[in-house]
Amino acid sequence: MTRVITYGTFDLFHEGHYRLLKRAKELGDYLIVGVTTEKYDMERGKLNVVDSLMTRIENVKKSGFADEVIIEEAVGQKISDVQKYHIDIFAIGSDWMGAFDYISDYCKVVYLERTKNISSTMLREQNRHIQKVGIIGTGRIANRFVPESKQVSGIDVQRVYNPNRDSAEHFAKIWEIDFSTDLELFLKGIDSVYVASPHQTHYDYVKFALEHGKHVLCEKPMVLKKNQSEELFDYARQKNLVLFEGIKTAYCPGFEKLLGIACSGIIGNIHYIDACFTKLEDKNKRELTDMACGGSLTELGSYCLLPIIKLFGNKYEGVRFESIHDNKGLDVFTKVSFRYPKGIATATCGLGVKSEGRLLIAGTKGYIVASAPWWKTTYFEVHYENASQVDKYSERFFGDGLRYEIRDFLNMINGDDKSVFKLTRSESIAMAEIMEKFLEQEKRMDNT
Ligand code: C2G
Repeated sequence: MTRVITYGTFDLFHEGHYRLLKRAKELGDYLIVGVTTEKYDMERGKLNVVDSLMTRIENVKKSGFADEVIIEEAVGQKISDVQKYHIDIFAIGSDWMGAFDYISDYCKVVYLERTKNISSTMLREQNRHIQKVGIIGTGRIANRFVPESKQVSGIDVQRVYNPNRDSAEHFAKIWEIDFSTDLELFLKGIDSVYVASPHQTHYDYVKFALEHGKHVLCEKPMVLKKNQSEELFDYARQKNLVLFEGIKTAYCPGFEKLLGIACSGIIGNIHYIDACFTKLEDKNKRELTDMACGGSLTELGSYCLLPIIKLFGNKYEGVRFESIHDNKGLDVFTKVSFRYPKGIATATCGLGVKSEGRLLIAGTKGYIVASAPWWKTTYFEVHYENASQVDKYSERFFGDGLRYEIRDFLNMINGDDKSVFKLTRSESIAMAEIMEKFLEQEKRMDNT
């Protein structure tokens, strides 16, 4: 008798799960299915699991393929289960390709091809909808988006668009999704779009997607002009669609905690904010070759402007930019200085000059400091006049962190607007306006 084991969350039970269980069962005579507990999912960074453990177990049972259901509640449990249940084959979906090769010391490991384009047909009775997402762009960030999206229950990336067929096809193959080089066709059957193309293409893509009734999550900086930002947000609101600017820091739990502490009064009245993010970049990369939209501020500015705009608002009295340029004229280091009625702030970004990445928020009673990578906040300290008193705060941050903005985007679409305050329309518009002012000073406006 061949004994097979597989594991999963099996939330919002769909065709992908059904087909996986069916094929796993066909591999042998006896199938054991491990269903994850809420606690284990939280520990491994899976967000938004909707169904209770009981419901998920019931759905696995209802499929009719499981001879036995067990609970998966801890990291490292798989190897002991394989031994305990005398397993011959460990089966799992191909989105985990390679991840469980270590089990092959104990039994055969089989990766079953994942099911493309899942829908909500199996969920009718639960009245739930799986968001079908399409990605515009095939670059580094788009490549991070797909695995991160798999950690958020209720969303399925189904298609990618790139006008360049080779790039689109290559990306689609890696992630086992469809591709299209025709924008209209790409949007067919898709509920929402993630825009991860070069900056200067954002406006047109976002507009096109909204015009076709799709919700949009757009990578930062969404646009580099105030009026474009206003127009897109107004249009989305008018059409009752969700439009999110994807500055991942804004949705990161640690950053939320940091803002909460800053606003709590613990450090008194805030009078100074200093945010710095530098990342040495290859001279041949888009960031340092795109003469219209490249450079340090457009690339990294959204992160550094975020805490300033969030804590001090958009009513600054003055803003000043100072840059160091490369021989082509792109800014490799830029410092933005703000003057507010009751405070001053600086945002410093560099692609060609390295500095200490740090976020400092200074008040009348103390200061908050978070070291690099503070834009993926996991740890920060609060210091006071009494140097021996230091409050330490930490928060978990999983993977590349895109999963948090994906979760909030999804929740907004599903009518839970709790996350709207994390990055408001007016904050996004204020950042676009600052970028515009900078590009005006740089005399690059004609090109954007
Ligand atoms: N699956 C699939 N096709 C899909 C979606 C999921 O074949 N479109 C497969 C997954 O690859 C996995 C199983 O269905 O083998 C369960 O998927 P999830 O519920 O998303 O669980 P997962 O997070 O993959 O947990 O310990 C847990 C396991 O490591 C897997």
